[in-house]
Formats: sequence, structure tokens, C-alpha cells
Amino acid sequence: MKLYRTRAGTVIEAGGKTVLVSLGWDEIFRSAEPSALLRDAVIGATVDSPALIEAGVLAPIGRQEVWAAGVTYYRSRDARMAESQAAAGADFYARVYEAERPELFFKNSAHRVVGPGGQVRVRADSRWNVPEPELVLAVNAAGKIFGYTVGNDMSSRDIEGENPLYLPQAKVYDGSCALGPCIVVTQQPPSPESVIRLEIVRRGEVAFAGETTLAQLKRQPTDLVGFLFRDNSFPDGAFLMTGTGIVPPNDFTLAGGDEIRIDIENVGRLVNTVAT
Ligand code: DO4
Ligand code: MG
Repeated sequence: MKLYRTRAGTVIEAGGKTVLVSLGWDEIFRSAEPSALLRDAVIGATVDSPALIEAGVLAPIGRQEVWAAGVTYYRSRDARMAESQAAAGADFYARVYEAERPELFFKNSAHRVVGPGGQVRVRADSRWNVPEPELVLAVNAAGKIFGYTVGNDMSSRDIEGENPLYLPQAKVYDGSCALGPCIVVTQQPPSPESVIRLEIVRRGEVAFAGETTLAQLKRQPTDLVGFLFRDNSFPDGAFLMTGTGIVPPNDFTLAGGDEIRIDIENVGRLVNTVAT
């Protein structure tokens, strides 16, 4: 079942039907059993129109906070160690990759999140910027993962590399996160073989392409959520980005007008452009 937040309201695609349901977005995240709530809502729904989705898909977020895990793939550990060498930060990344406690950081509140087709941004005071394509967990208020979406954890590598304490500035700014296009509601996590692909297109040419699989993710999604919910409450649920396994080479930086395409097999495709 796919759950969309649209200009018309909450829309579910299930069993070949596209229906508008009278459920508020945050109500779904507050529910103890979101999938049962959605199933019942589909049975009671009357409108069946694929045009609902074409009318305008919004970022699939209401009052949820967005959090992120970091250094959960070997490639990310490597890239972070290299970029922070001069600041003597490399050891922190090596240690957190091995540690029981993961790196978790606050990524964004909803107003900084863009939806499918929207414009992500790079900071004006940064000269080295990349997208981070990530599987994102949709988590209800009780800490249960009920679905998955695609995310882009935009990052300023020069700011992050200068000093690990600058992480919030490298990660949290207007337009620094994209989510969507929908939440795939399922009890079954995407299989480890699922491929994550990133393609960056500049003036019609592929400027960077890379891929990995979920098998390279070192942490279990349930463990990440377990740490997030330790002594921390989320009355409206949360999104948790699970980290990147694709990092463009060090001489690559995003430019205004670049198109960022992220595909996660069995979850969806998220496309955004970089604001000029
Ligand atoms: O520690 C820096 C951020 C790591 C991150 O965002 C990632 O690995 O995806
Ligand atoms: Mg990341």
C-alpha cells in the first residue's frame, strides 16, 4: 500500500485503487497500528481517481521530526575520515562505525523539507556540497516502523570536514532535505538486495552516477529506531534517515540546476533540482 500526502488530502494507492481518505496525516503517525487504520480507511473510501496523485504530491510530512543516522555504510565512514583528516576528526568516524551506539542527529523540522519535484538548496557559505540518497523509516509515536520512503540528506562537506562540531550547520538549513514521493506501508522491510541508485544530471548529461545495496547498511533499522526512542518521545511520530552508502568523488560538488535522481528498489524514485 502506498500513502501520499497530496494537495487534495491523504491518498492511498492499494489493490489497483487510488482513494482519498478522511484521515489527517499526523493521525496516521499517532495510531498504534497505522497499517490497520489505513486498511479500514480504504474500505470506507468512495473516491477512486488516479488524478488525485497527478494533482500534486507534497512532501510526506506533517508534524513529524526528521532524524538521521550517520556512518552506517563503510563508504560513508571512509569519506568522512578523509574529509576531516586535517581537523583530526577521522578517529571519531572510525569509532562510531564500530560502536554499539550509532550516530543519530536531528536533521530537520517539516518546514525545511521539500517534496518530489521540489528544489533542494546548497548553503551560500559552502563550496562543497553533495546529496545523500537514503532509505528513510516512517515511525509511529510508539516507535514502530510502519513504512519506508526515499530521502536526500543534503550535506555541506567542507563545513562538516572542517570540524565535526559543525555537523548541524552542514546538515540543517532551508531546503536541506527531500522526502518522497510516498510512504510504502508494509510490515516487510525492503530486501537486502534492494538497489539504491543516485544519478546527478547537469545540463542533460550524467555528471555522477553510483549505486549500492541495502546489504551494505551495517545497522538494523529496528536497532536505529530503538536508540532514537531511548528517553525520547515523538508524539507525532518521526522519520529516520538510515545513512548514505554513495558518496561522489572529492572533486564533485553540486551546482544550481543539477537534477538529483534517487531510486530505491521497491520503495520509489525521488527527483529534485538544486535551486539556482
Ligand atoms: O557524520 C556525519 C554525517 C553522516 C551521514 O549523514 C551519513 O553517513 O549518511
Ligand atoms: Mg546522511
